[in-house]
Amino acid sequence: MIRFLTAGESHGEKLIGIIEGFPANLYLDIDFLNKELSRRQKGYGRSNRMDIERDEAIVISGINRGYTTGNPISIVIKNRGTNIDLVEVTRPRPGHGDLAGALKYNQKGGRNVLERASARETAMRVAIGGICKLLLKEFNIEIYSHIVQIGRIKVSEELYKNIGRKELVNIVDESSVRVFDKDIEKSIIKELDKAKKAGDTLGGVMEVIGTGIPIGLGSYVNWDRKLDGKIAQGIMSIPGIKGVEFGLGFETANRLGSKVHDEIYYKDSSYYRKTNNAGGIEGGVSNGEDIVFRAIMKPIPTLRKPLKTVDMETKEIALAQFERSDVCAVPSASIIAENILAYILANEIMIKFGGDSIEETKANYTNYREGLKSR
Ligand code: EPS
Repeated sequence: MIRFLTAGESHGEKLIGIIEGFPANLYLDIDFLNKELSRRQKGYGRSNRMDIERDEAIVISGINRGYTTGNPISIVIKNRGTNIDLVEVTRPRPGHGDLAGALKYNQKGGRNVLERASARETAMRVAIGGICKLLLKEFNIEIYSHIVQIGRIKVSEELYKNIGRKELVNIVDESSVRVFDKDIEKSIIKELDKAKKAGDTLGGVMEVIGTGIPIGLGSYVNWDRKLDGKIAQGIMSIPGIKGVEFGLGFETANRLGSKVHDEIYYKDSSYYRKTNNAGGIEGGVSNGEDIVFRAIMKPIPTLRKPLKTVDMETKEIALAQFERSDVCAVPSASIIAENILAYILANEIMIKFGGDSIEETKANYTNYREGLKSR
């Protein structure tokens, strides 16, 4: 099993991550990790904090001459945006963790809460997910994402359903809001500018896709081993995410069963489907189709035109505190979601195939794949 912990505050000196249970002898391409970190930092609508930060993963243990050793891997990312006045937040922002966190930890206000509840922490989760993506590549598993809605502007499914994956990935990575359609991009930017001008914020919906997934990750035998349950928990832990749906998701409620479930076919020693309404998971187990899910992110709670709140000192009605904030972080959240999925899948690969070196894990994987052909 791969496990990890992160530490560090948004405006503290550094973020720290430790990842353990990772097999030996995998080339840890640090340039790739840094590319993932920079993908997370992009996106129209981010605050100017993103102009300050130049996220770079410094790997300080667990590798030798570029290859993993099986020892715990530790990573550090330096914070540059520390020059903010760390005043106490006594006028908690509705929608943020300020009030509940301050009451829970017996704090005078939300400062110590927001320092950790901030999305800054996700930089380290992307670095860790990046390491997991490198493991997944050994098994030909790829993960990508794109944005399907920001505010009221939706990308029609008709527009992207026939586009090849490689093409989609390349286009969305060049787009400032991670959509492939230039006209939609323009409309979204207009919406974001409007929201910013009004002192407001916007949320949206992202779609994440995993390809090359072997049959049999996760399990139906107990509640905490179900793959969709594990993915949903990981994705819901991204700040601002309020819902996850797999495959056809909430739309399945509108349809008869016969219009939902993916019929089963067999060719060249393997089972396959012509549709993927299940999003690649049945009974909490991967069924060999792409894993597809969407996640909805609420609008950022820090508003330049603040909502009403209560001052925690005076208990008087007040306006919520404002500090530097994003207008929209949905494009960034899609990169975080990719990397969280990468962690969950890499962990499942290790649970299913085991091994202490990449050679051992791959041998077990190949053996299983061979065995499937006669089942
Ligand atoms: C965040 C507020 C902003 C964001 C931050 C998340 O930071 P600051 O208060 O320093 O301007 O930029 O996101 C990041 C720092 C990041 O790396 O994603 C918040 O309140 O959650």
